[in-house]
Parts: sequence; C-alpha cells; structure tokens
Amino acid sequence: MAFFENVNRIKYEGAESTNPFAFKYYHPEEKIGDKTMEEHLRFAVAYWHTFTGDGSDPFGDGNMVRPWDHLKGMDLAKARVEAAFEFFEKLNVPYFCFHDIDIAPEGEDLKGTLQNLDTIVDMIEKYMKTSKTKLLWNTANMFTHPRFVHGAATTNNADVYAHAAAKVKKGLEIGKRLGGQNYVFWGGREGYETLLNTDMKLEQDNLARFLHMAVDYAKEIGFDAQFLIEPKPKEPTKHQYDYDVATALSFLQKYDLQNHFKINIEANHATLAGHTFEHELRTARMNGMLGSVDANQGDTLLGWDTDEFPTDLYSTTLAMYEILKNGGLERGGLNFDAKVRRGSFEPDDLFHAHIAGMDSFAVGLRVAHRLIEDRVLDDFIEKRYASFTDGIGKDIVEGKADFHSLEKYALGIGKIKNQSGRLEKIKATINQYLLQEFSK
Ligand code: XUL
Ligand code: CO
Repeated sequence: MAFFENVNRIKYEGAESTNPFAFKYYHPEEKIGDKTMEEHLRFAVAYWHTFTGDGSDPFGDGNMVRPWDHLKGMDLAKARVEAAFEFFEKLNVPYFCFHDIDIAPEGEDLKGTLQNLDTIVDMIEKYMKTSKTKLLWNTANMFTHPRFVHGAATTNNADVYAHAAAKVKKGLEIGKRLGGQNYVFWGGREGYETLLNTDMKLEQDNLARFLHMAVDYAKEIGFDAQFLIEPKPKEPTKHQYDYDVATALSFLQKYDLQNHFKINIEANHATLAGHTFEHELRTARMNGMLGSVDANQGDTLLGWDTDEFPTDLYSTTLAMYEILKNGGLERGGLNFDAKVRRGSFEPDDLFHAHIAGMDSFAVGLRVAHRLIEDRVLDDFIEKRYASFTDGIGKDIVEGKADFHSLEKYALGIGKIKNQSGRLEKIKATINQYLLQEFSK
C-alpha cells in the first residue's frame, strides 16, 4: 500500500525550480570538496516526530492527519514501518533514528514489550535489506511512561533503574542487529525538580554506573557503535544533569567515560541553555567530542523546545562551518529531531518540512565550504592572534613565560595598543557569501 500517493521521489532540480517537491540546493551526488553532499550531510529522519507525532500540545488534542490513523496497536506499528520506508525512499534519505517506543507499543509487562520490539525489529530488518536507508542511531525512551516519573538511571527507585537497564540492554541488541552507527543517551528525566527531596550525588553516581554498564554490555555483545550523550538544560525536569556540552563533558571526565562517548548536539537545546548552536558545536569540536547533531531550530521568543525544522540559513552556515572544521561527523549525521507545526497537519507537510531542512543545510554546507576555502575567518583570526606567534606571546604559548618574565616585559611596554575586532565587517562578508550562493 502506498501511504504517500501524492508524492514521487524527490529529486534535485536546482534553484530555479518551482516544484515544491524538489530539492533546490541539496544535490546528493554533487561533490563539495572531497565528498558528495550526501556524504557530508548524512541526513536522518526522526521516527518519533514524523511517524508517531500527532500534533498534540498542552492545550489541544492530536490533529495530524495521517494515512495510518485508523489502525491500532501492533497493526499501527507495522503500518508505520511500511510508511517509514516509503517515506525514506521518496526522500532519498540515507539514515533514520528511533526510540524503542516509537517503533513498537509497550506490552502488558516488560516481557510483552520486548516481544513487540522483536516483531517490529524483524520487520525493519527485512525492509533494511533492500533499502539504502541505514540506522544512524536508536535510543530508549525512558521518560514517557509514568514509571519514569522520578527519572530512569537517576531515579530514587531501584526497580525503575533495573527496568531502565533492561530497556537499554534491548536497545543495544537492536542497534547491533540493525547495524546502528551510534547509540544515543538523552537523559529524558535525568535531573531534578527540587533539591529538597534529591540526593544529587547518588543520582549522578548511579547515572555513571548505568553508562559504564551500557559500555560493558555493548563490548560484551560486540556492538561497536559510537555512544552519544545528548545535552539539554531543562524540560521536562527543571534542571537536567546533562545541561550543556561543557557540563556533559565534565561529567564524562569525572566518571572516566570520556573515551566511550561523544556528544549529540541539538540546536534547540543549545539555545535553551543560553548558547548559540555554534557555541555548543565548537565546545564539542575543540575537545574532540563532536559526535552527531539533532538538526532543528528553536524560537528565541519562546522558552521551550519547539523542535522546528531548520530554515535559518545563517545558523545552518555557522553549524556547517563547525562540522567541516571538525573534518565531518564520522559516524554521526544530521538528524531532523524536528516536527511540523500544529497548523501543518497534512501528510504532504512532512515532505515540505524535510525538503526545507535538507535544502537549508545544503546551503549552509555550500557557503561554509567557500568560507573555509577562501580562509575568510581563518585569515582574520590568525592575524587577530598574531601577538602569540612571536616575542613574549610565543614564550607564553610555549610555556617559557612566568610571572617574573611577564612583569619585566609589561614594565617595558609603554602604552598598550589594541586592534578592532571588525565584527560588522565580518558579518557583511558572510552575508556576501550567502547572497552569492543565490546569484550563481
Ligand atoms: C528531546 C530530544 C530527544 C532526543 C532523543 O528534547 O531531543 O528526542 O533526541 O531521545
Ligand atoms: Co534530540
């Protein structure tokens, strides 16, 4: 059965195309530098938003119109797999991502849940044999069910902790079966509401124990995926432990987990933490920890996670700049952890949204590549820090200076001169590079 009858395979037609079901800038086979756009961008569809999201919000019921709406339980889960692989093929997307409960409903008990998962994973495995779409990552949802009210690996209830471990154990087995490139840990409810009833140290120690057990089990079963931590500062808890990249990094280092994990950075989580997307990417990159990206955007006027499809070209350009400077994402990719707005409730909107996101990152890639080729920022930054390449600056960088030599030098300087940071000039140049992309 075709679920998306209106839509044929989405092709690249170029910037002049007026076909809404065509890529204008994303040309998968085109080489940018030494890799094709498909290889650079490694796009993934997020199963939850696209196949299970119903548009509900705190004020309104689900309103999405989906061709599988009439089905329930395992029939619904199976129809979604069929729809998903039709969607992946039509979008020509190389990867997808899912949580366990996105693909299969919970059973009566844990045993039933694991059985449901087996049935659907069998089906997905069959589809993957003939599909080009691979698994970027999977994860366990440990936040939706009421049992996770006090968290999962940071709960006060050891029974819940054990249940969570069983879910992740299964998730690792599924990842191995389906050839997952990464495995994600987003600490859904790993945080706290108030310190008045919280043993924060025990919670964080337990979370570290949990992650070590996951590392050990992956090794035991020979699952060599890259493990990823996805930081988020708040929501659903008031204070999430993996607040931002820097916090996650110090947690990983404290508990000797840094060699087993990289970071999955989500644009909207960065802005919720009071950072730019590129700040989080840079912080991970300069520490060798940039793993993968949840490609979405937030709304600076709203204080919560809006998970919009990315369309801000300035932001995609600066993000791709960091990714290219990182030498790419290796096993990671750009996963659209993004949902169509509640008003965009028709199935066609799922295609429009992904096309918009893919084209926006394709523009970002093209512009960032030219910025790097022309050394626009590199040359400027190099000059800006030139004082550290010789004389006293060189001594500092080479560890040859101390407070005695610095004081002696400082006493002899006379009047200190600074130079302009030229921010407006740089921004104007970036605008020029962006606009040139459209006048070609
Ligand atoms: C929630 C979020 C998650 C993770 C996977 O804000 O981003 O969907 O990406 O659990
Ligand atoms: Co995410």
